[in-house]
Amino acid sequence: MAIREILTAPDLRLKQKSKPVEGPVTDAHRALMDDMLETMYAAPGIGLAAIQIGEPLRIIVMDIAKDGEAKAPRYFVNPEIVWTSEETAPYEEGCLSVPEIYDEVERPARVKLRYLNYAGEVVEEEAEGLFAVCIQHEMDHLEGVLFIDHLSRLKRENALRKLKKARKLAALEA
Ligand code: K2U
Ligand code: ZN
Repeated sequence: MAIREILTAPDLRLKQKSKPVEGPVTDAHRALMDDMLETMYAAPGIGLAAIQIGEPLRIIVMDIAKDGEAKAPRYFVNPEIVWTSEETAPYEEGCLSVPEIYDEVERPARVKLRYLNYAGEVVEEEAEGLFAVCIQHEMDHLEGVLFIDHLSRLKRENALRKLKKARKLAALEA
């Protein structure tokens, strides 16, 4: 297992549409998911899409267990949202690829998912609460969409200006 570099906006690779895993879930895909999970825990975060470590594949990992609870890693290969509730809910989101920026995003409160798990088996389940927020946030990554793309133009431009300034400062200090 390895901790990988997390890409940060405005890296254009984050805007790619990720490709489905073709054929069965292989040991190579599982090794990638292991790296993603180790990288996510080290960040720390509660979700990560493969594109965030530069791999444009439709793979997501997640662990929404609370501090002090046993870890509960989740793996999603070729995830699809097959139903969304009309009811929506706001949530103060952040993103490991958009550091130090937080803002409220409104999303469907409940979604129904279909995906392949770590073993490559088909799973269908409903998500609500933080699980629903996180999976929709990660599914956006698979489409090259960041949570700041859901904000007003002014808020998005302010966020990108802050990220570019932080990147310049980091380069000066390197
Ligand atoms: O995509 C990512 O960078 C992972 C996010 C997942 C996430 C974003 C918004 C709302 C819930 C989950 C990171 O874990 S960001 C850190 C974080 C942790 C808890 C709540 C919000 C943000
Ligand atoms: Zn994110």
